[in-house]
Amino acid sequence: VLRAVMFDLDGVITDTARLHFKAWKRLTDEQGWSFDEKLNENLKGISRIGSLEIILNYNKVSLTPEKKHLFAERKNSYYNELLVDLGPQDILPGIQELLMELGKKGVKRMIASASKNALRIINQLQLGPIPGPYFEGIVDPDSVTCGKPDPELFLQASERANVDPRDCIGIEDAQAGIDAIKAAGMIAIGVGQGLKHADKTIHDTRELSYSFLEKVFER
Ligand code: B16
Ligand code: MG
Repeated sequence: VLRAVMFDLDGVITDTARLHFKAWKRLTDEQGWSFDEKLNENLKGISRIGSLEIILNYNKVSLTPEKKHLFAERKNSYYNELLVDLGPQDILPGIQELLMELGKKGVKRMIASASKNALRIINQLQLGPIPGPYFEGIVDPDSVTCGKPDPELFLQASERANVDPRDCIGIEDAQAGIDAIKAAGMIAIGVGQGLKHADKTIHDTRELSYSFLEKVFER
């Protein structure tokens, strides 16, 4: 039976991908590195340092670990500037309703995000505290050694929820995330286009409801 739902943050609960894009764009423009929307797609669900490495590879630039750290920090400060205006109005449609419905049905709700800014974002969206009315728990990405597409983040989420992975649905907007959910042995719902291996793909978060999730789960 469905006992827990693992939520990705960026792209599922709120659309911060465009803010990540703007922050990376500011950094790469400053450095004269190429970066576009297409490359940005490959950064979805990937850690901050992993994202920087993809950009550096693409530009055939190699840097010392110290320099990488510096640039990653700088991108994060640009990103944090952009987060200032984020508020409850930025919760994607249908998500708050889904969270309340799942809570009433006794289905646990966990955050499985690669973002170190996840708690700040959840608080700004007024979906906190955790644990609280909307979420039972969150995985700290610092405690994860292998990021998405490795299943570790999702497995930690199910451990924290004390639920068997087979009783979980994961919702993701990134290919790396879908791959991580499937590798964890969970049912995957993909939000967006061109996602492979998801058990079900939707185009809009409005399509999500408890009965929809149950149907996908029992299929
Ligand atoms: P931060 P998710 C991911 O969040 C983003 O999709 C990805 O673009 C970003 O690089 C990553 O978080 C790290 O974010 O720099 O805030 O730690 O989709 O897993 O919720
Ligand atoms: Mg995402």
